[in-house]
Amino acid sequence: MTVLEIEEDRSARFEALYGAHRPSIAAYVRRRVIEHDVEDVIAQVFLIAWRRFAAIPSPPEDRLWLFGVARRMVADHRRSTVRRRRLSQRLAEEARGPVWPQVGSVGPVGFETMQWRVDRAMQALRPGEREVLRLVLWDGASHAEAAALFGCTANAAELRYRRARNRFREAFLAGAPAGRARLQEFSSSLAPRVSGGAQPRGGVMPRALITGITGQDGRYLAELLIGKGYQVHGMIRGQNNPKGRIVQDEVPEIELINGDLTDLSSLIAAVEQVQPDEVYNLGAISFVKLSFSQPELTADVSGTGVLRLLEAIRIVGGTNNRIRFYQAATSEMFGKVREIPQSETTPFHPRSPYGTAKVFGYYTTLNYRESYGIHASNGILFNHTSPRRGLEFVERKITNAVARISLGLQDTVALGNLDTSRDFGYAGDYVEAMWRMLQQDDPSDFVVATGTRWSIRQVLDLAFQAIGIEDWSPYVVIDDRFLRPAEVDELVGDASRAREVLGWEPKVTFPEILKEMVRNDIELEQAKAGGRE
Ligand code: G4F
Repeated sequence: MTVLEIEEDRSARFEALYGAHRPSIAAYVRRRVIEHDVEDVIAQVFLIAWRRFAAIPSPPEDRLWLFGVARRMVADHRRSTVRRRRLSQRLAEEARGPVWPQVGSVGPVGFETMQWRVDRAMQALRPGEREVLRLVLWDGASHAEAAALFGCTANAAELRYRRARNRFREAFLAGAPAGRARLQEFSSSLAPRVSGGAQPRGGVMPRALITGITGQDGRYLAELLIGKGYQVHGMIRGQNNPKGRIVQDEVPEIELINGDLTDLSSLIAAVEQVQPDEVYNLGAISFVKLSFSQPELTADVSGTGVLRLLEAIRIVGGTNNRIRFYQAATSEMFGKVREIPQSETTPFHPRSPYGTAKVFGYYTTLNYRESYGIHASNGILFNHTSPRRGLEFVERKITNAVARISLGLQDTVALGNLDTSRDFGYAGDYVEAMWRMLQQDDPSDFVVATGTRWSIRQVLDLAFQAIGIEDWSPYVVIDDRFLRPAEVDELVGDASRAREVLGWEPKVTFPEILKEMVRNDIELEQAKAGGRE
């Protein structure tokens, strides 16, 4: 074989590897990495693979090895806050000219502003442009390496990189504050929201303790706080809890600690050990239907559990208690609604053991605030979802069924009441509201919602439309087993107060997130069906 033939052979084999395994690597990465970094991590995996092909005369096309690299890259991504910041700085420098001052002179808020601009500008680019920028600028790939990955000449890759860089520069500068003065103005507009919250204490980063760390919200919140430089401790129940391993695999920075909301002494020990600045109580039996068959357990975990955790905070925090507390309250407390939309002043009328337990938790939080001066806030969150949502909840049950139907793995989906409606938002947006509540000088209670309402029939419309089906009636059967003894007919929230006081806005709409969930479920089911995971 000539050198050229060897090179061609390597390229062909690399292409085959790329073609065969990209979908399953992408599915693997997508489940573990925040959305706008997914392509970045996938690109890194294949860049490493390509380098291996270039370095070893006959590299094995080894799927397991590729997954090993993906696992390393995902873990690396999780640990890479500092690196991300440095790289963002580099990108900003590429684009800014004299606009941005040095990181050190701006401090964390100014830096956040810059990072936010970089992220926004990156999002304005096409996926291919993002990929080439990340490869060349962030990962240090040469133009020849980028060319090999894109299947073009080195000159073409360089041209592609230059165009992407110019487009990034335009996007970056388009909405940028004009100069240092505007930057400072913008930074100080953020400052009130940041001041009074958990700040580095004498160089020590703030510490958060999260109950319910293995749930959808716990995982999003942990990622958010880690990104903000917190040390995050997640409380889990029982020895060798397999969910704990999954969470740590996903977010290695989380430190797990044992504790149980039904056991006061374990909570005191956990709070004592972590010495948190902020405690987020997301732990609960959160499936409303289940609460009807396990009412006592629900009351114990989701109701009395709040009291126990607040007691632990009161006991450990002492007289000048600096621990801030967030309680995951819920729109289920409005139950048989007295007005539409529901706000912080709407009276409660819960319709399930879950709802009554949460009302107890709500008032207990209020009581500890008023009696002991603890900074304790209730977030009255309306339904919120994501690809991480549990399969028992209706919208995820539907997206998963739609995915399976589209792949021929299932014929129909059995549901209960299709006439109820909910205000659905994106979980990633909602955890931001939780954090903002604890950064306020004064504790308070906030409704967090989008103000839009979707019936279960409309959820079916949207999900089936995502796979090109307009009439879903042949695929849906009604099954009485999914009906509830008492129903909450319609929920829609008025989050004006959160908008005004917290400066919080939902960023992702329900149709957008639902479409993403269908796509994600299709990949998951494909991977499962192919036995590739
Ligand atoms: O998805 P769901 O079970 O959520 P639900 O009851 O609204 O509770 C969720 O949101 C609350 C916030 O408002 C949280 F506090 C709570 O922890 C949880 O996250 O049911 C939504 C609606 C209900 O009206 C239900 O009857 O969908 C209806 N539905 C119809 N068929 C179904 C089904 N729900 C489920 N889970 N499964 C069905 O087959």
